[in-house]
Amino acid sequence: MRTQVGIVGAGPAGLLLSHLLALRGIESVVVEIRSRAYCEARQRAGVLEDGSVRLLREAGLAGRLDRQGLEHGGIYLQFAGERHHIDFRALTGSRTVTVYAQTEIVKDLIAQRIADGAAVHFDVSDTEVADLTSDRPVLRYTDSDGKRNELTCDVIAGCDGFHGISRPAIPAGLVTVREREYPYAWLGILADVPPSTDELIYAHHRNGFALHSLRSLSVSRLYLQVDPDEAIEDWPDERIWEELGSRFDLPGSGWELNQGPVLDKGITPMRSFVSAPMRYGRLFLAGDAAHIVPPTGAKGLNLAMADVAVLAPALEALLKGDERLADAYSSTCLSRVWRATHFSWWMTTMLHRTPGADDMEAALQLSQLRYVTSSRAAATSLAENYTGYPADVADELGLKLPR
Ligand code: RFL
Ligand code: PHB
Repeated sequence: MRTQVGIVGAGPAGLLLSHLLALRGIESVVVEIRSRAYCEARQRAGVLEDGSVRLLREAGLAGRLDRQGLEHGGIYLQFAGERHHIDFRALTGSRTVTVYAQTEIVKDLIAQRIADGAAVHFDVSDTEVADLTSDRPVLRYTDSDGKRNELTCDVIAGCDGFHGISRPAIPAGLVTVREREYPYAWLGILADVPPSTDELIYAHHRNGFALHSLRSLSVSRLYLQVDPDEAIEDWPDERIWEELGSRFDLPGSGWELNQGPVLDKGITPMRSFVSAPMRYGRLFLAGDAAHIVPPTGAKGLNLAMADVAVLAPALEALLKGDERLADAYSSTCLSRVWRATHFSWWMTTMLHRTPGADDMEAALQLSQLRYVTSSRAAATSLAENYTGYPADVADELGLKLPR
């Protein structure tokens, strides 16, 4: 079997890449170890930069996003019993973010790829990539009927997330990894209750960080900083609501946290990770396969989309014999990745409570929070990074999609 681009992984990176390539007349095959239902239900990100929204619009994928996405013009930062609004529109010349769940993007992408007759194979196993330095790399997998397949490709895109097989296929000696694990994790819940706030609340509290986000006008998404070795069984719903209540409490303001049935809950570790370069021969990595950020900056999904916006035209040129964009792919992406890595690290360390931290660290965090909420220059830096820097994924790189 043959295809032009073999894509490992049907997350946002793999599916969007397959669609962007199809718009350029390039054929691809996507293989995914999980079921379609699993991919469509996995609870993850919720915030899109406006560059990501524009990219989806230009690619003809924003029908439901434009109807159901919720545009947000800022966030609240809460600490020391005060809640401050950071007004992105005023600080950045009207830039915003949009709350639209990653699960919905994945559903939209899968539906579109299938409607367009694309090959997306779910429930595969034993994925392997080989011959990566030849111009005929191969992708092997066992399909859901148990049949072993070998796909000869021009190029392979490793979009298989942090735990995939693509990154480890690059010889270790050729890779530089930069990594940081944080001494805390996030316990996340999805709750069937209207959000108690008009904008996301990032709260710094002596018990630890908390985040109030949302999925719609009737469903809330909330997170609590917990120890990385905590078991979800030790967090019955009542304990979660009680802890959220204390971390978001604003004495004297009359503000209250709405409670409702918990639909989903889980604990996620936090890490920063960058593996470079993002290319080995005819293997190109995109998204979480190459880099991970802690979720505090809401960047992971946006970076995955930015990578494939750069990769699609680079592969189109490569297939026509011009390797210049492909040669620049890794460094083009890594410049955005490192900016987001720094921003996510900065938001994370400013807002979380470090176990065992001394009073000096606590005072420095408070000073930074006061600076960001009182200086227009500091607030503008947060707003510019949160809404996406550089601002435009596709246009600024001269990567306008063909229509
Ligand atoms: P994904 O989504 O992990 O998809 C990879 C896919 O590859 C499949 N796979 C394989 N397929 C074939 N063969 C193999 N050997 C395979 N191994 C794995 C997997 O099953 C999967 O389907 O990676 P991708 O596409 O790079 O997308 C990245 C994003 O998912 C991720 O960065 C974000 O979810 C991160 N993130 C957030 N990002 C944001 O931009 N804004 C946010 O608000 C935000 N919040 C979050 C987040 C991530 C979170 N968790 C759970 C990690 C909040 C949380 C709690
Ligand atoms: C989410 O809604 O899941 C979310 C929002 C903002 C973040 C992280 C996650 O920083």
